[in-house]
Amino acid sequence: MTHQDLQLDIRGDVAVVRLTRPHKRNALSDGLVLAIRDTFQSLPANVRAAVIDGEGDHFCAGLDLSELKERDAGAGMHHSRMWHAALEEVQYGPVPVVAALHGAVVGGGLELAASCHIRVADETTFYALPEGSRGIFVGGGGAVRIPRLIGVARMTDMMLTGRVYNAEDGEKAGFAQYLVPKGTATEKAIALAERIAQNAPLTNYALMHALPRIAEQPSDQGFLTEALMAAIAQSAPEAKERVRAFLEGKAAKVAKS
Ligand code: 1HE
Repeated sequence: MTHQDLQLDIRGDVAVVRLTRPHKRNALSDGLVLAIRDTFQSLPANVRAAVIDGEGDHFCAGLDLSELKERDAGAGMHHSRMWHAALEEVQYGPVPVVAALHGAVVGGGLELAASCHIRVADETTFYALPEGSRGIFVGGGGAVRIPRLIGVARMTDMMLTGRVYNAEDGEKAGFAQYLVPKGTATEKAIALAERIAQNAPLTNYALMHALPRIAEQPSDQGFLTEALMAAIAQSAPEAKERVRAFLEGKAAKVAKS
């Protein structure tokens, strides 16, 4: 499974997935969306965390508008569902994914970034949802995922008014968890992914698969799901070893950064 506009680089237990279509600002053609799906679906078994970034001056300019042909309602729905299926592989795939952002993170590019588990943005990053001014709507899961990052009110404002957030305001609004100097987002994302790769796999699984669902559940159900997940995670031999190592003074303490 290879695609001319996507590069997969395995560095130890971290996979670096790169959009390599800089001449089109990494706009997501249907083929590229499917390549993202296939890549996350079939990451090598030794991979424990992933990074996604984009070549050139921009992370991603969103949907490839040159492919936005006349579609009837049914075809439009299936196209959107195809994006959903691909980005589900990112969010609920085998490993946590860190997005390394710079330049334009717009439209479907923001939807892709929102499907990742952590976002690192360099200071050139800007966020927008130009769908509002192109006469369309989000279709890549943005209506579900973006309000969870920034709230319904901010997303509504972006789409109604064409508001663009710069890197600093974007970090404050909740798009990104890390704001780093120009040109260093990928390096920081890889460092975070290497750290994530050292976690017990069940902890990473719980954070990817249980936490977002618990957050959606009514509290009485959420508490029960949390208890079940906690019991499963702590019963793993690896968890017991890690706790023993701490109690014997052999594991790192929590330290201020
Ligand atoms: C594209 C695309 C694209 C660039 N589809 N071809 N997304 C948008 O509405 C954003 C549209 N793009 C832009 O606003 C700008 O291109 C950027 C701010 C991202 C970058 O500006 P710049 O000056 O660096 O590049 P450029 O000159 O605008 O573009 C370079 C080339 O990339 C040019 O093609 P060329 O053949 O004339 O060289 C552009 O046409 C091409 N290009 N962006 C196709 N998006 C699941 S639903 C999701 C819905 C959406 O994502 S809607 C939002 C779409």
